[in-house]
Amino acid sequence: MSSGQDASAGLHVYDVLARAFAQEGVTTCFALLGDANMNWATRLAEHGCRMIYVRHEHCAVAAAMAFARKSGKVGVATVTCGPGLTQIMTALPAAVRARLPLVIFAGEAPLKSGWYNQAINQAPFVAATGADYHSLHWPERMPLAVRDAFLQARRERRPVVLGVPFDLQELSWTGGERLPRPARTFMPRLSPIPPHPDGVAHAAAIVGCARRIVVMAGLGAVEAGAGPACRLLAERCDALLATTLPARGLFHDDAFSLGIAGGFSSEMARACFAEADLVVAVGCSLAHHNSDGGKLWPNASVLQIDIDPATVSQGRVAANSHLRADARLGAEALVAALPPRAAEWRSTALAERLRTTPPDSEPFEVEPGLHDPRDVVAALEAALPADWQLVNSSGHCSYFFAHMPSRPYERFLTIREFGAIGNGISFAMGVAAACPDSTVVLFDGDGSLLMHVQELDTIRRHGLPILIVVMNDGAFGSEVHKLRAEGLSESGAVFGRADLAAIARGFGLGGDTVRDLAALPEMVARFSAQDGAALWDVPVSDRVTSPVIRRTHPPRRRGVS
Ligand SMILES: Cc1ncc(C[n+]2csc(CCOP(=O)(O)OP(=O)(O)O)c2C)c(N)n1
Ligand SMILES: [Mg+2]
Repeated sequence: MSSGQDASAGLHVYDVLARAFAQEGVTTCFALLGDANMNWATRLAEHGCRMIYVRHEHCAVAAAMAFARKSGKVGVATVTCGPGLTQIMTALPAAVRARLPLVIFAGEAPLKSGWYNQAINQAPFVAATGADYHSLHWPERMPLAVRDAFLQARRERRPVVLGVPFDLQELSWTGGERLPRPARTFMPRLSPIPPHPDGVAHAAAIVGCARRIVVMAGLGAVEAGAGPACRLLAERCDALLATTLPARGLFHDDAFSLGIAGGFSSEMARACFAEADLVVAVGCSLAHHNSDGGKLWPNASVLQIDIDPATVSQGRVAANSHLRADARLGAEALVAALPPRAAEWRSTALAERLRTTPPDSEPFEVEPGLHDPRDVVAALEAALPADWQLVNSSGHCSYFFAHMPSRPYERFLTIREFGAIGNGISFAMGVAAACPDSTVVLFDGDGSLLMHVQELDTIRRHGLPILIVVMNDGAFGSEVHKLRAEGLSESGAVFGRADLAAIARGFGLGGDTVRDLAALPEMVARFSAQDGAALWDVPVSDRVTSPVIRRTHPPRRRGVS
């Protein structure tokens, strides 16, 4: 190239689009290729971005969700136009509900042809999910539009989908050499919002009048680093601690932690919440499930500390008073404003009961050769190393897996705001990509696993160190338990126990059936000593019904109205 020649000469628009993504600091992209994204994706890989090539587009976006939650970065995925885009209609709303920032590079059908078989009006699909969609049809502005997508995803904490017609991507680039400055240089530098003194005084007066207080933290508290301030606040006002399900584990080692607040609450947590007269909700959006639809704390009012407080949340009055502030600064200011009080609720006896009472003590008869899910979780809790990253999935079994008392927030992922099954493998892949030095353990149900079992191949191809533990009840357990309670036939939800270990081996992973829980420590040692991924199929009884189902679907006697 002669000196003075434009370095961008000979480039295609897709080359520059790939550069624009690379300079946004994208280091991992979950991808499934087609005509409308493969040139771009191949160039992005050449910029040093790690590409994880999945086998279903849904899984690309779902993996990007877990990657975003775990890394704190914008998750990036790519799908082709038309059928590639329509495959991600379950992952997008899940990301919207979980407020996860994603940028998805989707192609679009070519503009130049009068007809194209994969053409579909993509924008309404994406709009229906709550994500935003931008059609990029002016090549010279595309790098700016990429930068703006990253800014928007971060600021609005939701997915932004970019549709770029692939004939435009193939055009020669004529926009010059310089790319816009990346989004991170435009991000406003935001200081945490301190509370107003009036708000603190009002909140302190409310706390001062309460006798039985629970300090409950959500993801807002996690993000603000408010965990220690919440612990101090609880100590100061003789309160117990709890978290929302997504923030589970934030107080795992606190003697006065009730664990999860919500439908998944333990027996002890329910009993204590029933006594509470005030819940101080720190950095919580007060979702419906968090209060078990209002049933968890029937006698308590709610004081919400949040940068965006609300009275009504998800269709119910969720908070009665508010302190607008950053979660940490709000909790700290409240501690400073409260006089110390004597510990009454926080007794040694209560701490002992919290430590020793099982989450659910209902007895069940279990068939020979099958495990009680609660025993499985207890055995895993004891056998799995403390530094492994754990990922929970969905379905009936997820209640049991959620109760692993020693596992802190930083090493336990829960994303389930949209309530979809089938995400476990993708979430585990996203965590494995975000935490490359960690072993990842996925807890899943057989139905959820089999919904996207093709990703076992992705795990093997990319050498992701994932151990999948499946509670195999041979069924869509949630449906079985509900149909049974209703007195209806469960045959539409009972499929029998597939040999999941053999399936995993067929994909080139390790595969074992766990007949004896006492063998788990030795199995963990063997898994640790080798490279690669494995699946453990744990046959469990479908007779053990979680307290969630027992409460929401008490057995009905047939013929009795
Ligand atoms: C995408 C999607 N399809 C269907 C459902 C309904 N559903 C909820 S739980 C569940 C069963 C999941 O089965 P499995 O993963 O084996 O877990 P189990 O309930 O048996 O423990 C189903 C089908 C859903 N939540 N999401
Ligand atoms: Mg099942």
